[in-house]
Amino acid sequence: MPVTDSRAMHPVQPAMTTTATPIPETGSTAAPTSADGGASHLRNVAIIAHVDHGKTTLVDHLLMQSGMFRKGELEKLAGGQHDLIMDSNPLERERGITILSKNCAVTYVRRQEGAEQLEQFNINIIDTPGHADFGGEVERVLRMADGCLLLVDSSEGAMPQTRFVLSKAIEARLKPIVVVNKCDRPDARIQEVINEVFDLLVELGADDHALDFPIIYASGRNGWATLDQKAAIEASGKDHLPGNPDADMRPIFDMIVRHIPAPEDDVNAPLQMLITTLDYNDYVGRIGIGRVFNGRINSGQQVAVIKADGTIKSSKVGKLMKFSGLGRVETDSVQAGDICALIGLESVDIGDTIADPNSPAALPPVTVDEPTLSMTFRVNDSPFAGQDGDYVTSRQIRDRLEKELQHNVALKVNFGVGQGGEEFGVSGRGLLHLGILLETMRREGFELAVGKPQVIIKVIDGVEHEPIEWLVVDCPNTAVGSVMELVGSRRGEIKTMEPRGDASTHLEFEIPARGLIGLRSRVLTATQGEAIMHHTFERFAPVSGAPMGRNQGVLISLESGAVTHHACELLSDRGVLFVVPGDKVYAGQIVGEHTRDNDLVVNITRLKQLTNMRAASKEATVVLKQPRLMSLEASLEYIEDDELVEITPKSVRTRKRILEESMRKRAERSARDKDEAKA
Ligand SMILES: Nc1nc2c(ncn2[C@@H]2O[C@H](COP(=O)(O)OP(=O)(O)OP(=O)(O)O)[C@@H](O)[C@H]2O)c(=O)[nH]1
Ligand SMILES: [Mg+2]
Repeated sequence: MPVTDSRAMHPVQPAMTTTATPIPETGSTAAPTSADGGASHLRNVAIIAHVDHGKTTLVDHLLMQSGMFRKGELEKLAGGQHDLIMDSNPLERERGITILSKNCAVTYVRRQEGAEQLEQFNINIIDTPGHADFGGEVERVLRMADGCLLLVDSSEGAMPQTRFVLSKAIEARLKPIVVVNKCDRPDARIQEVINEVFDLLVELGADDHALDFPIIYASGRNGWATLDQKAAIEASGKDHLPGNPDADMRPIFDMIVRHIPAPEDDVNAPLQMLITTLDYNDYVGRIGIGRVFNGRINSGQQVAVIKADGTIKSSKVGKLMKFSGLGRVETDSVQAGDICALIGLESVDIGDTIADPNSPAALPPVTVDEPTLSMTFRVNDSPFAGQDGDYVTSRQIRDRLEKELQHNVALKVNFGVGQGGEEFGVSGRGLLHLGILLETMRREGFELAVGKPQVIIKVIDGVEHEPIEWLVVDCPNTAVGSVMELVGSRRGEIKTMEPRGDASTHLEFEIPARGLIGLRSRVLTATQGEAIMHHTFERFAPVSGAPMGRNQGVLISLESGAVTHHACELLSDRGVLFVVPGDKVYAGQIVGEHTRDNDLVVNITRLKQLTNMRAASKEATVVLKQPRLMSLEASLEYIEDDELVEITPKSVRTRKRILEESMRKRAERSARDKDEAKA
């Protein structure tokens, strides 16, 4: 997404001013009516969609075309896999996904037909993450908005997260503006996608008002939007809108101004503000972000903080910030309808109401999702412990987790598991949520060991229930059989199967969340990486069936040392290796996957017998089988109960909990004896 679009940049304005004139009407000289600070010229809009349907790219282009930035200013801020501005955190950039929802604010100037004056609007835009693990965040931030843009990929159509976010928007009584995005895709199927969205709304029980949704066709990446369906259909496979190469995103701004209601909150009522997001800063501590629903707040003012349990604390607002452009600007006061950040409150949590100390009344609470997945974090006690990391003690891990709890709301930590407080039970919303925490910690210099992720079982009326997920797989027609078999072996039930284009098939399943752990990598292997797989929580159902585990055993290193080329060659028909020659391994480390279902201890550090023959040249020519190099998340999905993932700043290794073979055997035997005694 190179930012070379000169028309987007034209008004050269100082950064982050509120007097910028975005996409000015050509030939206009009249000054815009200044936004009076009144709510009638304010819009609060959230951008929601399934993962990767182009939310952040679209918001980036709205920012670029807003004219609030000097030419070139935004290019410097863009980066990462998708070259985006709004995905500003390093992990977001590396992975090309949004992890945290973010606010920005733009100004838009228009002239109504026949009107003398230009009108200026302040638009708060909330970009949300699309991945299912962060669905709870979307639900919360929707509380800040008065309307939403629902983006749908012109080819993928309605996907699991489309359904989830749309259902939340309907619950929040927000009428969606549907943006059929990525209309430039050669495989766009615009009319079908609109029908899918309509069906989805009907299914979700939307009222007539919502069913009558306005539609915009756009290519966020190419920076255009139009109301003309025919033109959008013709744009398929092209990098501009046919017949209108200068098209920009103005139709989206117009639609926001026209269809999203201005906040109708009461400025004169007693203060009520809802905290929906937390930010944290080492200097000022917690920062509460949310929306003022009634009344006003002045900086330095005394307020009542109403907690979720109803207790009320008195506190003083330090600084008040409003959003402007990509940043925040300090302000003296905010009022009903505004989205703002409060600094300096003594204690503030998600869901707190900031209220008038003279008549404190709580707003309806926000939901914070229950964790669905849990793992144990513990000190790294492998023979290589302490070689890479700066922070290795359980005290340091504990402090770090405590800090994380300050703002990572969906995270829960049980500090009291394991002997001597050496283990922590960490629960989160899914593998990505916890994986990101681990990745962040490892980059900060932490070393730790992590156990197998466990789906959290919920007891409802005395019966154990497990989460059931809705799984969607799009795969090449040739791979349908193997995908069905894999999903079936994990108790997935097929619900829908339909063709998508000539070469691919769209499959929908219901599957226990347990069955999903480790499924992704297998489906990708079975389809040569061509499958697209998504899932979201569907419902709880009574636990049934035996535990689901890995079908294959592992190859375990016998000794510590360096992996040799010779040993890899000898082991090549035993399975797939996770290591390459030269890697340092220790006894008890998992070095590969066995072709059979039992574990096998192997000598991966074996040296070649020296002979008088010159064999070096031969060795160099033997090409080893491709190893499977496992990422952090792949390793977490891979391990079983008796195994751990060792995470250090430089490496991710999988290992047996008990490293020594004889001890492992003894533990297995006593476990077996116990099972038999029970039976
Ligand atoms: N063809 C095409 N691709 C697009 C368009 N907009 C975005 N993309 C691509 O789609 C991918 C995802 O874009 P993002 O903007 O990160 O999507 P997102 O919805 O913010 O994703 P999450 O925040 O992770 O849910 C990137 O590779 C983009 O380059 C578009 O208009 N057309
Ligand atoms: Mg995004």
